[in-house]
Amino acid sequence: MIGYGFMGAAHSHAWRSAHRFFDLPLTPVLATLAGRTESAVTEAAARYGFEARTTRWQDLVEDPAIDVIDICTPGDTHVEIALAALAAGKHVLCEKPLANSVQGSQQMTEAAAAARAQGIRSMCGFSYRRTPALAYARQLVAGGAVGEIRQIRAQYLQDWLSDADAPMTWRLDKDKAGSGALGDIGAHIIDLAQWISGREIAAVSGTLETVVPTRPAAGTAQGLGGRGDTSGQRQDVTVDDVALFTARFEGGVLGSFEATRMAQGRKNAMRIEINGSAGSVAFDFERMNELEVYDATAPAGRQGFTRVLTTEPEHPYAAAWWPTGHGLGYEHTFTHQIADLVRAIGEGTDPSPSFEEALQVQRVLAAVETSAAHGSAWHSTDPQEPTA
Ligand code: SOE
Repeated sequence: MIGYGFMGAAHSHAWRSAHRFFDLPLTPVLATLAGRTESAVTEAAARYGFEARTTRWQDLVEDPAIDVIDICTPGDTHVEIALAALAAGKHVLCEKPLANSVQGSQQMTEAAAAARAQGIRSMCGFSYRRTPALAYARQLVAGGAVGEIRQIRAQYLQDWLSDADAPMTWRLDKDKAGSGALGDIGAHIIDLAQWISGREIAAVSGTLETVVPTRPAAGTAQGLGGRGDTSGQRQDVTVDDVALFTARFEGGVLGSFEATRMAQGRKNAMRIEINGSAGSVAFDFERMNELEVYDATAPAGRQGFTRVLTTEPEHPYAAAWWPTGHGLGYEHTFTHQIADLVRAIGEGTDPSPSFEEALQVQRVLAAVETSAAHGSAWHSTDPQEPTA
């Protein structure tokens, strides 16, 4: 694994526990952790349970004993690492967004396609797909429970940048992160909306806003929000704090999207609602064990959203865990992701989301940026048709 920050912690927890809860054809061994800073990578490797650590990610690529490389670094490093790993015949799991540009994502997708022909698997870490309630929502929509889809509504609301003195992090630096709320959390709701509805976004009209243009220099603070130790100087924020866009899905369905880190009080409110001719499904990650389901065909007097607790053995992933009603947390989505990836590697099948699917998300991100730069004019996500 490369990277030991927030995602490194979440992924290593998942690598350690997936085979203890799911029957998997292979048992992962946490071999080597790579990170830039000697003292930090040494501490993280011991804490996360890795056998070895290195300050050179290339060591992992060159090590014949390593089968899988898990990329948990900022977006600006994904292309180089993924290309090297795939060329060396390693299976790759790469954090989202796939890269910082469509061109980089395209290169990774081409490399993944070539590697696939040699039996090498690759997957992008859109972990929220592995939330039982969302996987169940997808099953319901595919099974016709909401009828014909009429409208899609998605929000990802966080507030860790509401404080104008929250320090800089790499997530606010365009060179490292690619974009701000748009790529970091907007990418999740784009992926989910397309995956649950089974439709791709064809065109968008968007607006991006940087609400707090400078922030205290980072000091040693690395987390989300928090004041950390700062030098007193301020640095330019080069990404968006708020991303709003309207989307036209293939087949004509309209969707609205909002990604923000300025929503005071909303800590991780990733919400999605799909309205159809026969009903609706609605989800909020702050209540991640629940899915709201509305059946418009029920008798008028009994109509209303039903709160389905998605902890029954019938719900995706739930049977591997606790008795009914005991609930899962954020970390379980990563454990499910690793379980699915290890199963795919063991069985010789291609895991999803593939790099191709992640490239489509990247096209949507790029189209929103282009639209925002041109007065919110509608912009196509089709590479053959640059303007809508
Ligand atoms: C920060 O906004 C962040 O950690 C994202 O990078 C993750 O993808 C999301 O799961 C939680 O929020």
